[in-house]
Amino acid sequence: MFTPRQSDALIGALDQFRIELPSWGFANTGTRFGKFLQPAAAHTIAEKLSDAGQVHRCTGVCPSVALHVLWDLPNGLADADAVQQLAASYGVRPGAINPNVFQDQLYKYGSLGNPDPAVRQQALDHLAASIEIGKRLGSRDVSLWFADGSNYPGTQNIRHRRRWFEDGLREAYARMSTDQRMLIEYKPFEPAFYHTDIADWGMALLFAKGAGPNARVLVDTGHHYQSQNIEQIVAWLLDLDMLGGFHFNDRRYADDDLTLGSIDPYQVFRIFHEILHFKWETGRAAGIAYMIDQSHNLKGKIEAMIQTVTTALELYAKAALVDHETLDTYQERCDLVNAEGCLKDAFSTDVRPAIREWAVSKGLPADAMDAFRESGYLERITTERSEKNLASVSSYA
Ligand code: RM4
Ligand code: MN
Ligand code: MN
Repeated sequence: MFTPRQSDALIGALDQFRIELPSWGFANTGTRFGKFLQPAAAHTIAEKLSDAGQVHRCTGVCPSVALHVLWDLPNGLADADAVQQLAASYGVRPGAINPNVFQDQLYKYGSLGNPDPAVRQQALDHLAASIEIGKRLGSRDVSLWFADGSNYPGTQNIRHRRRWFEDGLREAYARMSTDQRMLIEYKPFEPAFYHTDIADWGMALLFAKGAGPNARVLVDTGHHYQSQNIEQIVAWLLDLDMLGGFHFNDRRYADDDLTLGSIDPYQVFRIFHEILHFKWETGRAAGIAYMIDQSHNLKGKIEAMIQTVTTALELYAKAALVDHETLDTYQERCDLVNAEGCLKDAFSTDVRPAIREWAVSKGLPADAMDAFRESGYLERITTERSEKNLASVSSYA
């Protein structure tokens, strides 16, 4: 069914594709109105890593797990060796380190953007501690998201906050080793609803440029306004060599953190297409960290994660089918219908049989979801964890 070019492109893409799982995707989470507890949800870092290990065992493309420092390493550096060992015992390794400068009471008015220098210093200390954890764990990326901003016009000095951020990020950067990268995430609103200190990719880009040569922008697909052209942002960042990675999820309205591709799979395809087209043209684009940032409140957590990974793999494989040479010719000639057709043809191709074949050739299950369901893992953890889970009450107010 596939031409030799298509088969090579497909296999090459599948062999390379890796996507990182978020530790927080296995824990009980909710909306700001409350949590719906799942009997099989993970509480401890051991449980989270164990669940991630299952996803990797079934899919073969998720060898690393992003960690959130306060949630996963509450004692900081002192927990690092134990986490390293646990991860290895479950067949995964620690991935991006996510500092947490948003949940403690002192951050009520911000962290690096807080008018109080003592709070800014505490935030910086936490970033420095997170960077040390990254060094100890051998994780390349320190991934920064800030909840900083304000809720009402006139209540904060936006220019001063910008400068405090610039200084803080530069100081944090100075603590990193040359093997580490700083990824800077942006978000237009929530939890702050009037202004966010790093509201868009342009602000993140300027902060990354100001921080140092190993700082890059992180694109969380949910952190955009309705109908924003995310693949254009991706193309610009690629061209500027400033794209560090992704937090993948899907959205209908805001930062919904829905399953990747559940609302708009063509959007994800177009993002992958920009990356693969760039790679074909330049031979570059290594080092982009694909990470999932989703926590399913209603779907079974491990199944939803497998569904996400499977979708990502399919959309990446479809994007790999685009005939770049032909596309370039059409683009040069401004042959609009045929150029668009190159994308549509690839997107419409059913790559699932080819992925099954590839998986089997790698000694992986042909169908990740079936393999998980047949493993008995979910039944086992449900029995083990349900009592603890259903006892933990949680409410919005
Ligand atoms: C934010 C952002 C961060 C994530 C937190 C939990 O909206 O996406 O990356 O760590 O949520
Ligand atoms: Mn994110
Ligand atoms: Mn988010």
